[in-house]
Amino acid sequence: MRRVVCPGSFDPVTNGHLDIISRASRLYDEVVVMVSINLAKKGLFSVEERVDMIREVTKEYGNVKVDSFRGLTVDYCKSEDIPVIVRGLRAVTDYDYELQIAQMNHRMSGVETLFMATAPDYSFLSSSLMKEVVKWGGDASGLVPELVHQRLIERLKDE
Ligand code: COD
Repeated sequence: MRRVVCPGSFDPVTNGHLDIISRASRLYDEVVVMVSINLAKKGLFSVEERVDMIREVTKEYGNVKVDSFRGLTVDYCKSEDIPVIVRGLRAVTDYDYELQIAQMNHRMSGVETLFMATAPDYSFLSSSLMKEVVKWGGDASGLVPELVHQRLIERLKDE
């Protein structure tokens, strides 16, 4: 079975993430979305909440599994015996960071990274931007799944 890991913070999952996940799900037998702790980012949602939201909004794809992990992504890949990571590239600004991680991951473990170009409709989209838009009352509909939109409104109303 051909499997791929799609790692990220997903705090919370956006339609940009879903675009990558759904396209990967057409290329592989199984996509494992792995919610990882990014030490550089402060989380709005707990890892469990992020996992629940991703499970809910990916269930229609049929071949997406959602998991979480604290540690190196390549260690997760090794433990699950998955040799490929998929990452989305939004713009040239993502490239330096992504290239460094991909090269380090390959050096550490031999795990390959597949880059998928974002859909132009979502190239400006990030979880951080969505939090800011919703916090100040902006309209995020069409940019995050409706369930996520509601959770963002609820979570940010008193912040
Ligand atoms: N369109 C397309 N793709 C998108 C969009 C969009 N609008 N937004 C985000 N994406 C892609 C990202 O490019 C990424 O591929 C994925 O979706 C997840 O994005 P984020 O922002 O939720 O996740 P990140 O980038 O914060 O995740 C970073 C990791 C947690 C994966 C990273 O820190 C990590 O691997 N941590 C574990 C420790 C480790 O192994 N470090 C690397 C050692 S070198």
